[in-house]
Amino acid sequence: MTGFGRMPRKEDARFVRGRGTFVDDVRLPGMLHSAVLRSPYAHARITSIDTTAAEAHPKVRAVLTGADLEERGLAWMPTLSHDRQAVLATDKVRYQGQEVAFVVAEDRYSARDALALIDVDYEPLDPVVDARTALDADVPVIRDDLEGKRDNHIFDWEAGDASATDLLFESADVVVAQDMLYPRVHPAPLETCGVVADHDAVTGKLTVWATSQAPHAHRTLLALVTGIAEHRIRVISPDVGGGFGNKVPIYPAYVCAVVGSMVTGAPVKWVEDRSENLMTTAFARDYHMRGELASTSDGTMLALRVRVLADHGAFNCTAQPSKYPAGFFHVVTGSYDLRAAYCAVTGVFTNKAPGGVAYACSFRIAEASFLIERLVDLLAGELGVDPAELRFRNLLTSEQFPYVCATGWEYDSGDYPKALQLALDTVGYTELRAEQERRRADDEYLGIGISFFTEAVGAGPRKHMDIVGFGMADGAELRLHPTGKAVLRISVQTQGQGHETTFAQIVAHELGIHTDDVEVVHGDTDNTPFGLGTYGSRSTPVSGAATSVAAQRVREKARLIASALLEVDPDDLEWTPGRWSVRGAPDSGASLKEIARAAHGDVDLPDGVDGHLDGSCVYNPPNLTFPYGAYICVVEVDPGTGQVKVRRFVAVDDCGVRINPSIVEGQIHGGLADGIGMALMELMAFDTDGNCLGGSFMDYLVPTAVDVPPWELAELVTPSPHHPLGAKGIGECATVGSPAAVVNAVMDALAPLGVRHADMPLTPAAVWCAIQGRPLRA
Ligand code: PCD
Repeated sequence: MTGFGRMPRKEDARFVRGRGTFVDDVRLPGMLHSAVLRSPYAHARITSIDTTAAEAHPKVRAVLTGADLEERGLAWMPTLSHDRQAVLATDKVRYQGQEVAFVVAEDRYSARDALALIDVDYEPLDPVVDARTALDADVPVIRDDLEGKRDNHIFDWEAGDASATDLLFESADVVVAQDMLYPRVHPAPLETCGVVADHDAVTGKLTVWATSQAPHAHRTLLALVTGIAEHRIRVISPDVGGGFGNKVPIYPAYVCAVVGSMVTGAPVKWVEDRSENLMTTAFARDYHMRGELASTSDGTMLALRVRVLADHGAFNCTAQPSKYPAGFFHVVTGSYDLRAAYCAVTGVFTNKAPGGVAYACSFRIAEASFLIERLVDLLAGELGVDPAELRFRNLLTSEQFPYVCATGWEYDSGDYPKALQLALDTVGYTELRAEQERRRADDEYLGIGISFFTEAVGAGPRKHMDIVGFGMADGAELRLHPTGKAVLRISVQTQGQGHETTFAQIVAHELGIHTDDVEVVHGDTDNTPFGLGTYGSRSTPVSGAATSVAAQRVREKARLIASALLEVDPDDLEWTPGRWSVRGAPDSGASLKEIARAAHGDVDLPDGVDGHLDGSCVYNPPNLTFPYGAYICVVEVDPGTGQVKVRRFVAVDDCGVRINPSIVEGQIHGGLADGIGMALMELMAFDTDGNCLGGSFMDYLVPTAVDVPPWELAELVTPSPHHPLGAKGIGECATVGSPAAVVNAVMDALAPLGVRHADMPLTPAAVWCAIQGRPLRA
């Protein structure tokens, strides 16, 4: 393959043979193992910790508590949202599963055994579990570690124009309003989180193998947290078995493993188990939303008003650009041409695990997209207009791009009505509605749900977007070696997305060489340029653009070298893939391989041209890219049991130019399954004591092949006008777009039974209660 198109993934050669190297596969001489003692309480004061018995265990090499870390100034660490988080608790525990002590032992079993030998005295405190009561006057203050803190309030944030919105609401013919919960869910990557930390006391060098979506950001943060100089830290993120936002933050045990290695003088491995991952690492969503949509009586949508209460758990650890505490939630007007919009978000602390990561959505767009798509369907119901028709009346048209929405985002490109029409045609909408009508007569509940979404992916620009002060730009360095083989070094880190393939395709496309001749190096801070990492579907929009520009620079440098080699003016050369040749004399030219050889040889190079054939770029994106799509889900609901069966799912996606259509389709398949999971089964629930009820895959349900239909995909290609390849990100689109289609389908099925709305997940119990008009009790 010498460019874009379908090709098998290069990395699969090792994955399908079981030859990947994941963090848990890393084995170093003398390596020790570790385990974390966690709090059984959601909220409790620690009165004493006795580690004597654990320390006496014959295979234990070190036991760390908060007090030990305090001596090193490491008991607390900064979060990605300008808060601080306990590494090991010193004063209180603030959620069930919080880290209290860390044991380093000769093997994993002994480390686990020794946890039982640690004696911790707790004085239980009332927990704050329901975000809706977190700001009440009489509730306990969770973050009394923060000076002067008297409540559980984190932030208030707003976007849009409140008074213009209010005015439109006053004059509107119709207003629909709905409270909705986007429940707490978990990214649940198949590989849990882990590290191997190796501190070399002689050289002072710290090497950390980590399940990291952002190795460079992790290195910088580790330097800031531990005080070890940044150039002495090397973070290696080897093969990663799924990230989904879960592997963006630094977790307390990573810091403990580093300290454990310093204390013992040996490498220390820490790998969490499934329950630890589900209960304590970054969750997603947990937005209590109230949306109101104003419209004229003929269905022209006018304005949107949104109020959100955001449950951030015990520490504010959300991973999103600093200026946006609610992420990109204010892209909440979605795909519609509204005159005004206003949204206000309040963040609160609760006694739950921290996180709030962008699980497969570019910083809270999943919540935003769900809200507007539910409201549009509610409006359609209110007006008695078909939901597809109502969308056609309000979707942006292609002439409106670039379009600045009511909350200030500039959408780059698209043809929305065409995408919706394609989805309707693919699913056979008219016939389906007729079938629905017939089946309703037999008391059968077929539902057809539409959602139309716009994603905003590829953060920066760096001027507006940063994570803990680091601008969101990314790098690429490309080098052609003397034999013409290329090595590309990128700052982003794949977790299954197939970068070793698609980034090789980008180089192949720009240089006309074979993808086999391009090696992609990533996930090692000693060997790759700085960059902020892979999340928010930013690899292709940012590092992909950097790769394209770097390759173009190599091509230009090759032109100058070819001009010396061929003794012609550079302007007289013309490019055909893989070769510069003399204009009008195509036989006289040099292949990239010959040019690479010459660049390393004895040819006299023109003034100002260094030897060797290389190019690099740090790409600061001028804007986000705005992929979008039209989804239609068809369900059947059994009103007796509340069981929902997803019968069909049609997805039309437009992510601009597709580098590798097979990979793009795989990304969409995964995201659609995510959406069905969140809509129908995934829920991180808590009881009133703050006990986490989702600590295993028996309790926290994720979809399997049994739960999903064969996907029916169709595509449009509207290039992004500002991306050098015309590509937009795709990684998270389907996760963002699909939940609303599923919920809209279930509500459509239940409409004859008078059901208007029910919160996700639409489990059989939830659906049955909705039909019965009863509240759902957890
Ligand atoms: N592509 C192509 N074309 C276009 C676009 C794209 O081809 N147009 C491709 C690329 O290159 C890659 C993929 O596809 O390979 C993807 O991409 P993007 O969109 O750029 O993205 P990224 O950055 O790479 O990635 C990220 C994402 C995210 S974000 C998530 S969640 C998820 C997704 O990705 N994750 C994951 N997907 C996936 N897959 C897998 N397998 N695994 C994982 O883990 Mo976040 O924020 O983190 O939450």
